Amino acid sequence: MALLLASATACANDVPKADWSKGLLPEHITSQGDIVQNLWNGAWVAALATGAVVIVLIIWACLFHVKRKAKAELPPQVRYNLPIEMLYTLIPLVMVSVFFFFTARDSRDLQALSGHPDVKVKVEAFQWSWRFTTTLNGKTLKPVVGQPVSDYKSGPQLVLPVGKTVEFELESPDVIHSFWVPAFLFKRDVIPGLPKDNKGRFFEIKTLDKPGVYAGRCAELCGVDHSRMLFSVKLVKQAEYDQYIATQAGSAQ
Ligand SMILES: [Cu+2]
Repeated sequence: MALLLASATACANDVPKADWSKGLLPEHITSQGDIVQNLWNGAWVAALATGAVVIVLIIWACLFHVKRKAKAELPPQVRYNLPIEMLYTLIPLVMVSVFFFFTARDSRDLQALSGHPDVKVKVEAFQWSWRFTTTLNGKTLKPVVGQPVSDYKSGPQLVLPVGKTVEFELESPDVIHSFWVPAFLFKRDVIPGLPKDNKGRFFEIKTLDKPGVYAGRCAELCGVDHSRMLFSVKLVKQAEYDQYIATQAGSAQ
């Protein structure tokens, strides 16, 4: 059993640490992650507040509105009570509207494209790995191509600079995949056959100053080696990025 547990943990080596201070989300590395983290926190506060009110009302009803044994007749009925029925309708409507407002506002912001990113990355998801093609300053680097692996660190690696905007374009030649870097707090399905100008192909991030190597994976069951469709994103300082670009320049197209 211990051995089984040990091997299970070994397989899950790319699962980010649960951070209670962030409501169990992993530490994020994009400014868009701030938006997701705030929406997550707000949703929990609203849900817990609603839960608290409901529990108090249930306890109050249990304590003070039990049927007295001596009295056999029905308690006062409140059917067709207009003010109470208005309340039943309006309070949930207001609650859902508040949730809807923040969700719609944030998903609009998360999908916003500046149109002039510092770096463009074409992500091709295929059965069962990834091909990353980076373009910056009008120059396209040699693609990084991977193959199925059991450790994300040995999968294909996408190198990105800190403090820059990066636009991703997603493409799949076969089935639906999903591009997921948990540290982005964001994932997007990679759907084959989307028209070139479809907004569903694109999303943009602004990287934070958090150098490191972060796990990525496919989040849509796409076939036998789906679980080995692992990759990594390496965030580096600008100087190191320039160096990386220089070593790639010889092989630039
Ligand atoms: Cu996949």
